[in-house]
Amino acid sequence: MGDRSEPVSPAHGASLGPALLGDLSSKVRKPAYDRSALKPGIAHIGVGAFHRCHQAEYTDDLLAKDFDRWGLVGINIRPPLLGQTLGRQGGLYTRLIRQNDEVEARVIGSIVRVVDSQDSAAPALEVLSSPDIETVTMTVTEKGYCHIPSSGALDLDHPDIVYDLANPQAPRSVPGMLARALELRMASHGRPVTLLSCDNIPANGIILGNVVRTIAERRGNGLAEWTAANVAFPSAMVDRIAPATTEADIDTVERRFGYRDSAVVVGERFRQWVIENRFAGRMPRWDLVGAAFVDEVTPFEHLKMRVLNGAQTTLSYLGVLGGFEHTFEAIADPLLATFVRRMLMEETLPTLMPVPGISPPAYAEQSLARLANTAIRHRNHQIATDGSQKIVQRLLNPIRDRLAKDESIALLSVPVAGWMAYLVKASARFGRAWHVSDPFAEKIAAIAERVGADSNELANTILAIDAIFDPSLAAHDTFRANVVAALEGLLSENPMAFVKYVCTE
Ligand code: CS2
Repeated sequence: MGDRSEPVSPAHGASLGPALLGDLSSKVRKPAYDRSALKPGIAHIGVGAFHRCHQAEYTDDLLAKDFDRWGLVGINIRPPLLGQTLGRQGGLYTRLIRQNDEVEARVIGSIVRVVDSQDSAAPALEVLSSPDIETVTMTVTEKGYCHIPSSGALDLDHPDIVYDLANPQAPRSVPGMLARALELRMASHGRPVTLLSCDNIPANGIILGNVVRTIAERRGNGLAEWTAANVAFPSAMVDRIAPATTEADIDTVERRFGYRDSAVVVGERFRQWVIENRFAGRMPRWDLVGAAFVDEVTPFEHLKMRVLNGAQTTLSYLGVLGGFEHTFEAIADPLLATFVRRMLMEETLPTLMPVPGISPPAYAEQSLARLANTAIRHRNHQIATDGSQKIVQRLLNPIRDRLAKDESIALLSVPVAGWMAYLVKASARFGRAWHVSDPFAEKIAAIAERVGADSNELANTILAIDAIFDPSLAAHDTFRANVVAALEGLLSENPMAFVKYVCTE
């Protein structure tokens, strides 16, 4: 194969680190700035594959273009202990771009260090309260905000929030940790800071502001007032498909480029970052390297979450039900491809606001083409994870907009029922078809145990979960009828026959 005929790199078999940079093959792009002059200026919470493929790459571009003090300090709050792995590599890692047959490698140098803060918040708090840190970005997943998906308010019954309100100095939740960091900033240097959410939740800056402010108000020590005057919570839309790294990705780097990298990440070529232009203090000039600073993020956010993420979520549930492992395999199926294209074109696109500079149908076609990229092995079960935290912004909000205008929701209701069927089929009563991870998995399994196979009662009992389904939506007759019919079809022996039936209606 082509791989074997490539010249062996001088770095052959060695592990990535600063000492190896000079020996890497010329095919690997390297940081184009003096890393030893890098000073911490940005903290990022949640240093997973997405961050390393997205914000850290934009920052690497920025450092090469207009060197400033914007080194990144990563804060890892969940396993694995990435701080150790990246620490051994001096913060360096490889970002592979994979587009069908193309493989492009680049070593990213913007991360100065990563602290592991899984067991105690102390290392994270030390970074977040440092006067050097002027911008804090985060990718902590939808459920990291501890908000109620249907309303956006802080979930005061969430066990970590209950704990953090009682133990403000040793927080366990992200909102609790941020509130404590702001308190430490207020009590020491008092410097302003921007807290920038990069997660796929609707109006992410508003939700982040809500959850942090709710905790701050309860402190009663002036923190709420200080926060109002010194902290900005801009919203942002972020985009690049970057699935969890696998051993095969690590092997690809070794085979093709001749060195070991335990922290490699893989993404598609496409990337986008639209940030609301509302900052406290200085902000890294990511707008110089392709990000857009705009006054209003909402149209971009709706476009991305309803079209790209909506299609991913749809393909994940229907894909698992149809026996497909990855997104690219689900979309290669003519029936699922037809279904998802029709859903986007007929039902989703009419709900969008005008988006400056973007044609929604062209964006939808481009999104479908991105999902068909055979080199991005995004598991349907990975995307299906935490669906209870995703379906509001991806499916229920466009459904609500359509119902308000009396428009059909026959297609958009199918993936909503798909999410239900996915969790129901994971219950013991339905034979534990697969293992799932969702904060509402247990609750739905309990409903499945109690109700059994009656789709009407199953759907209606799940629709009564008001943390996910706003009661006015759940009470809507058209919505209920569509979800019940779709759940019945998807729980039948042949769920794809139901999808076909909907497609030919
Ligand atoms: C995916 C996203 O796992 C998921 O929920 O839909 O991670 C998606 O790949 C990104 O939002 C793309 O920007």
